[in-house]
Amino acid sequence: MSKVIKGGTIVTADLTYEADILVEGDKIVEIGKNLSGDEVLDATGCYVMPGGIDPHVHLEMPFMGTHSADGFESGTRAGLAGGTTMVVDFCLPNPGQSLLEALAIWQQKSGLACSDYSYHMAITSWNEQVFNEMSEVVDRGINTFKHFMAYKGALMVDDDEMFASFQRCAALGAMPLVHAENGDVVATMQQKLLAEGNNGPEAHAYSRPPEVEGEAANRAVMIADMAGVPLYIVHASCEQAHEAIRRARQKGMRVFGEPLIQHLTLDDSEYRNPDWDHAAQRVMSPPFRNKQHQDSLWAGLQSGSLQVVATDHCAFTIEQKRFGIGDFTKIPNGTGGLEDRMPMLWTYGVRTGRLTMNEFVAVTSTNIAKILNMYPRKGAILEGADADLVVWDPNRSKTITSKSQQSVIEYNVFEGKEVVGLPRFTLTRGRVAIEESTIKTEPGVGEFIGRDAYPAVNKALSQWKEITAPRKVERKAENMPAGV
Ligand code: DUC
Ligand code: ZN
Ligand code: ZN
Ligand code: ZN
Repeated sequence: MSKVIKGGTIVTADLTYEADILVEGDKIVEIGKNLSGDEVLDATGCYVMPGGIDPHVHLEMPFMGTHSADGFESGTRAGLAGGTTMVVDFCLPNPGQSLLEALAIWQQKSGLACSDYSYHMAITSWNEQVFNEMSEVVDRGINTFKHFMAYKGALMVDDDEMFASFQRCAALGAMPLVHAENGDVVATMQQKLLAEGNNGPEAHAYSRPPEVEGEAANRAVMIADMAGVPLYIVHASCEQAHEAIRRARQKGMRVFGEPLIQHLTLDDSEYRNPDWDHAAQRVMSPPFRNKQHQDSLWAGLQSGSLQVVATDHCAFTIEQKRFGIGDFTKIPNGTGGLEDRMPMLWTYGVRTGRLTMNEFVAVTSTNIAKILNMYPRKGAILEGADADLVVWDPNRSKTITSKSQQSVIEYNVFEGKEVVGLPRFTLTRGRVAIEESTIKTEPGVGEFIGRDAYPAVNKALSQWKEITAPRKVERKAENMPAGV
C-alpha cells in the first residue's frame, strides 16, 4: 500500500519547495507534483521535513546505582511524538566487561523500539580484549566510541587510555566521542563542597563549572590531533568548550560539537530553586549554565561551529532522584527531553529568528546523519531514502506538561513552556506512528541501523599528519659525555 504526503512544503537542510512525496513500503519512491497513492496524508499548511535524529540518548542504562527509567519502548515513542524518528543510544559495558557481551545485552533491550536506532559503544576500561573487540564492533556497524573524561572511579578513562583508544579508532576508521569534564577536578570539588556542608543539588553545579569542561574539551582536541582522528564532543554546554571546538575547526580539524536543547533553553537558576525536588530533577552533567554560555551555543549553531542538537535523554523518576537527599553526588545525573527537542528548538530557535527552517533540519537531522555516516539513508528527503518523515504543523501549539508526555517519569524539565510547532504526522520507515495527538506506534518495528567505518577520504581530507618516529641521531664516541 502506497502513501502520498500531499500539499505540503518540503524543507530540507538546503531547499524549501512545494511537492508531494510518494512512499512505498519503507522508502521514499517519488517526489513531485500531483502524485497519487492508495492513502493520502494531508500536509496542507505544513512543512515536510526529514524525521529528527537524536544522536545522544541513554535508554534503560545502568548508571549511578540504578538504571534510567525510559527504555527503548517509551523512549522511542516519546521521540516519535515530538518528530524524532531515530535515536542513537550508548552501549555501556561495565569497566572490564567484554564489549560484545554488552552489545548482546543492548540488542535485547532494543527489541521493543518503536523507531529505528543505532548505538555508540562506550570505552569504559582499556585492555587487550577491548583493543581487539573494537574491530568486531566496527564490523557490526558501530563506528563511534564514547569516552568519559569524568565519573572518576566508575566510567572515567585516563589520558593514556584515551590516547590509545583514539589511535585505535584512527586505525579502524571510527570516530571517538568524549564527555568532556575533568573528572579528577570534579571529584576534588565534590569532596570539598560536601565537607563544607554543601550537600544540596545546587552544589552539583558548583562542582562542575565551565572551566572543568573547557579544560577537558581542549585536552580531548589535542589528544585527537595527536592520534590523527576526528572528534565529536557530546553535550558541549559552555563558551569554553565551544571555543575549543571553534579553534580546532579553524585549524582544519574535524571536531564536532553537540549542544543539548536543555542547555540552550534552561539556565542555572533552576538549581537555586528552594524546592529540593525541582532542583534535583534538573541535575545533569554538565549542569545548566548562565545566559552568556547559552548565547555562545546559539551563536555556534548559527555560524556552524556547533553542528547538532541532542538531548542526552536519561530520565529518572522522583524516587530515583531522591537517592541523593543529603548528598548531591548521589543524585542520578540526567534529564528527559526526547519528546520536546524539536518543538522547543522550533519555538526558541526558528520562531525567534535565530535559526532558519533549513538550519533547523540540518541540526536536528541531516548534519547528524552525515556526521554519524548514515546519510542519505537517514536525514534526507530523496528518492530511495528511508521514509522517516515529519509533517510539521507550524501553527499547532501546546503547553508542555508531564501529564500528557510519553516518558514514564512524573515531571518534565520544560513543564509549563508553551511551544508552537508540532508534528501533524510522524512516519517511521513509512508507517504513521503519530497522527496529531493519536499515538499509533507499534513496539518492535524499529530496526538497528548499522553505520560503516568512515571512508578513507574523510581522513585524507583532514590536515592531520600521522606522527612518525623522529630519525635517530647517530653519535660518535667523542660526542658522548663521560660515564657516571
Ligand atoms: N550526563 C548525564 O547527565 N546523564 C547521563 C550521563 C551523563 O554524562
Ligand atoms: Zn586520573
Ligand atoms: Zn555525558
Ligand atoms: Zn550522555
